[in-house]
Amino acid sequence: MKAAKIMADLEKKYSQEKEYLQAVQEVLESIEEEYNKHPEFEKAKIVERIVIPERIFSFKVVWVDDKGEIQINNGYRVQFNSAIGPYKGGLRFHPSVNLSILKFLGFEQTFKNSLTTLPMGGGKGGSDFDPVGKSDNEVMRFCQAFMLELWRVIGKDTDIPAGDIGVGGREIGFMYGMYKKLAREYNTGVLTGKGQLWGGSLIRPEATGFGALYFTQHMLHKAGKDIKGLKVAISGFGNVAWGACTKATQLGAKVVAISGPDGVISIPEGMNQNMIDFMLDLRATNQNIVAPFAKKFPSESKFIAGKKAWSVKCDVALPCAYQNEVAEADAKELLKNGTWAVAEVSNMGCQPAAIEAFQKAKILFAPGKAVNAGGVATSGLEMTQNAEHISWTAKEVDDRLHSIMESIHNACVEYGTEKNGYINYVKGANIAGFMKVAHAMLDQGVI
Ligand code: 2IT
Repeated sequence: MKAAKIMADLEKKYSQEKEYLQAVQEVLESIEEEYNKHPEFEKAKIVERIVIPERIFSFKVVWVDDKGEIQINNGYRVQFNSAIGPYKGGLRFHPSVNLSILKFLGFEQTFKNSLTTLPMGGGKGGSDFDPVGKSDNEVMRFCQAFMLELWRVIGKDTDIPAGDIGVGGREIGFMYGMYKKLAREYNTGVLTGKGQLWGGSLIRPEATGFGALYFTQHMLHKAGKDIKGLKVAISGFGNVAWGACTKATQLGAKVVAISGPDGVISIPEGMNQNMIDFMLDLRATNQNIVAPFAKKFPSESKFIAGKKAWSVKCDVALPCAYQNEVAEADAKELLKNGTWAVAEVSNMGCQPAAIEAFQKAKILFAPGKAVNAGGVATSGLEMTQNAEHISWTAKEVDDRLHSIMESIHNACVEYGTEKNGYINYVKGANIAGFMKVAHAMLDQGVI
């Protein structure tokens, strides 16, 4: 396999799909050497096949807003790879959503799910619907209209969506209600991230953030360090950032920054529980701004308009917002301020030049598909509980999540340790995730 040749072909065909090409490029670069030790992969054209989604559904979503006006959105589901299990992955509602973004997310999801140790293939979907500023009733009508199309292509053993940016417990509730009405069966296994009264798993809302901190802890321990007392900067204030702030604080770290599209909140003494709770209120305002945080906690925090979390001095940086949120200039600012560990929690949160800067400086860096895999892993645990018609205690779920994150960390170390001892977590995660899917595809023949 020649990564450059495959990329050139994809670039010709999908020149508009920047995020998709970026995600594929990163994986191909990391696996090329290992892949070429397997002539059987080459013969079966595994890499040429793995980069293309198995199936894509694209549909129109029409709904009526509170003013009585008709609204039209695009809806999608990308069923990327089913070699190791049914398609599994979230739904994103955000105005930027298009096929490039969903193909990148579905591709990443395939390897992430493989890393979790659970039998889940990769998928992703969503819509360019913007939930910001919409009423509950508008969100409900949109979710119902979206499910009217989606329900035919999902199922507990075929494709199991969940949340992502813009899709949380409220949206999953509305979508599940509509699914149940259309399918006429109480099939809880068809969506994950459900409410705890009707089939949801304990710890699922916290799982992405908690898992990210468990991974970070293992990464720091491997380097002979501990998170206690460290300063942590976190971007975002959604569900993932909230879980990360909660666990970082529980582990004794100081969360000194959170941020939103409007700017950053600097919290010199670190977050306390009241502040963490207030993140949920902020999110519930549906305005996508963090400025009110500083009004609520004026003596302990400061709002700096237009700045990112990376302008606040920290030991550990945890991007928890959006793809490509860390640019090369941000990476340089972090390095200049003495940051020595970066765990990407958002999917593809760092631009390639930023990753290169971190690796060149030999600081600890781990990629999203390893760090944030606790979310989908706990979705997998929710599926197991649904299939068994039981629910586990929070401790049981949390213990399993912890051991899954440990095994993902171990896989990264096994496949990513370079001759000079530096652990290249990007390479480790990509090779470990890829190998399992590639072998499964080989076993299942040319399909
Ligand atoms: O990016 C992700 O892994 C998610 N949005 C969670 C997907 C899931 O199925 O729980």
